[in-house]
Amino acid sequence: MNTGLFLGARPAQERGEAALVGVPFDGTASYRPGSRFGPMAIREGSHSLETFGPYLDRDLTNMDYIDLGDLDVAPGSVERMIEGVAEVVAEIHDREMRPILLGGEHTISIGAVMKMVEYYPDLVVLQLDAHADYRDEYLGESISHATTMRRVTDFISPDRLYRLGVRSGTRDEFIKTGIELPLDHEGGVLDVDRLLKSIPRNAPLYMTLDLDVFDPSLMSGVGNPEPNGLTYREFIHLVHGLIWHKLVGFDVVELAPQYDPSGESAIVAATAVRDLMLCMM
Ligand SMILES: [Mn+2]
Repeated sequence: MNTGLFLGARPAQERGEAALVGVPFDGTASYRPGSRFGPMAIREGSHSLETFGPYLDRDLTNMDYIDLGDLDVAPGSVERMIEGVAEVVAEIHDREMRPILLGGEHTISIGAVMKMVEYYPDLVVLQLDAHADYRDEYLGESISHATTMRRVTDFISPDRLYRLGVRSGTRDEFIKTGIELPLDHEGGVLDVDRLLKSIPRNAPLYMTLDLDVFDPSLMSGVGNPEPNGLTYREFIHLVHGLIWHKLVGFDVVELAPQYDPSGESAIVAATAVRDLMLCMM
């Protein structure tokens, strides 16, 4: 039955272990806007999936989760949107659930991490992203999709921020993030095993999945595609390892479905949401 909610989700008023919420905001997009349509497309894409995830041998039917629908966001104000995200994350936490945010542009992560770190002072953040997003300001704005991870480090120490798949940024961003140059894709930014070993297992982990981390051949429906990205096989390898970590929440951002008329990007995004949810069980 297609309820308009994410695959298998119960309605907002019920209870669960996790709660999905859409944040249809793309107000700071510099190149191609459209991620405001992301949450709707991810939900729609989810209805073509099975609840069973064969890679993890787990089934969403064994998990109770709700879908709160979309946050009301004013298109003009990134600050108000961030406040709104922080409020809904607080509401989800107060109801003893874990938040799953569907973007929307990457700036939604700022509100989530800002609030999550209040509940989990030893929070670590894992960023999957093609872009460093580590500028201090962009086009005169300190809050932008291009500064998101820098703003995240206003709330957590930079050494608690982990990255996978970053392959685009200014030289200054690469220096500040400590990613070794020149990039070595054999053993460098895509070294999933090395990454998993470096993240402390007992620390609460929040993941932000910018879908442009995937290769554009798999994920063309994003605002800023970047070649040489993750395969789904590499992503699953990561998710397998994350079972041993404490995933306390995640967001999936930057799907701009109109750039992929085939609809594949939305289905891949929904699959990634499902597989991360299975990882939370
Ligand atoms: Mn990105």
